Amino acid sequence: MRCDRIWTRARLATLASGRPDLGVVEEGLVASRDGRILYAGPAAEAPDLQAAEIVDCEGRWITPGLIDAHTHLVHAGDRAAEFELRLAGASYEEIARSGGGILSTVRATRAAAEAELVAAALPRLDALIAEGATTVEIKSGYGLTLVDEIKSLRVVRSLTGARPVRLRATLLAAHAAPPEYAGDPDGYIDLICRDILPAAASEGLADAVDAFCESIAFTPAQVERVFRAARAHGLPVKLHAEQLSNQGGAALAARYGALSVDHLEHLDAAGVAALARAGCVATLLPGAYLFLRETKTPPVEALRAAGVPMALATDCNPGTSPLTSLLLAMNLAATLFRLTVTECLAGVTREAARALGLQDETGALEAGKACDLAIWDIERPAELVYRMGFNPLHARIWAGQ
Ligand code: DI6
Ligand code: FE
Repeated sequence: MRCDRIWTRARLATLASGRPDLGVVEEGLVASRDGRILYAGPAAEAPDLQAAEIVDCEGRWITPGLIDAHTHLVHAGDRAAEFELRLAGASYEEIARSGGGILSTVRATRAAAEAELVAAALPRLDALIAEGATTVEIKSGYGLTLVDEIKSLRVVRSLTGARPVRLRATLLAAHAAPPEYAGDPDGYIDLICRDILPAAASEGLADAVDAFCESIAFTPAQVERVFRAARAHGLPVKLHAEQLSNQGGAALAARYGALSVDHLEHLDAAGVAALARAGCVATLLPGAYLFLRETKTPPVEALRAAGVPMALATDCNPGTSPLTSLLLAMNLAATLFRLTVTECLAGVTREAARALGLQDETGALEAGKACDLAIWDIERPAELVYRMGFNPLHARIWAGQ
């Protein structure tokens, strides 16, 4: 069989679907053709392969390329000054209610031209790529006008051309009510449903629609209006739910067949059951939990017992999770949320792919999927979770290159 490249003498963590473990292959081989995996498995069982190029991995480990399924990495400015206020005792909610918080990033993002936003986002995207990320989801949500939300989504499409990485753009116009609609959040929801969402859909700029369901953001009834508009335009939905309080957002999202429901610190038993019934992914964001110094952890044991797939992401954003490391996200999920090594690795590969509706495309070393690989200088997979702030990436392959 003709192929483009073979990676030999590798140890594989295939994360193959339907397996409870990492899918380890000690003497493994990966072959690619036309950017896809032709074979991944034991070298001894491989078909007869004629490769244009052979790469000797010298016993290194290969995992699927990492996937960050939840970021807000397109934005201008930073919130370091607000961080100092928080260190001095102010709460995130207090800062948000006094016009800082999300709205300060909105002012900076509106003032930035598209090219400036691309330039600001690239170092954050590059940090993820440097740790083996091959797929990244990016949300809008710091524009909050028709023009500025569309601008932010265009930035995501520009970033796609700028780096060898698969990007997914999510419209998060329902992130906060902008100052023009202070006291009239329903008026802003009207604008989203009537203008912003249809424009994003018709220009093909959004792959999904998200919203922030929270006491400081939007009610379940307001979120549901956004979900109905998304459905009318054929776009899948996701939701920031039960981050700071329990609003019943997870159950609402499950009713709309959401790809994922994210945060979930305050998720209750009914919410867990709703996610399980709907087959919805629970995306955990330990960076935000740590940075906000939260004390209530998401109900990981209940999610595990109910068989809800768990993804892990950075939530890279300037206010609550200025994190650009999936390796550190894994360490935090293990140490703070008690995820196992297998759950952590599945959370940034197979389950993260599912949280983006990309489970047939990437996230596992399986024939037919995109040849997205991370090759690591490690002795065992647990090292990827165990270290804090150390990057053992040897090479990253995206779509076979
Ligand atoms: N939840 C969060 O943690 C971020 N957005 C959201 O919906 C916060 C965004 C910010 O503070 O800029
Ligand atoms: Fe977020």
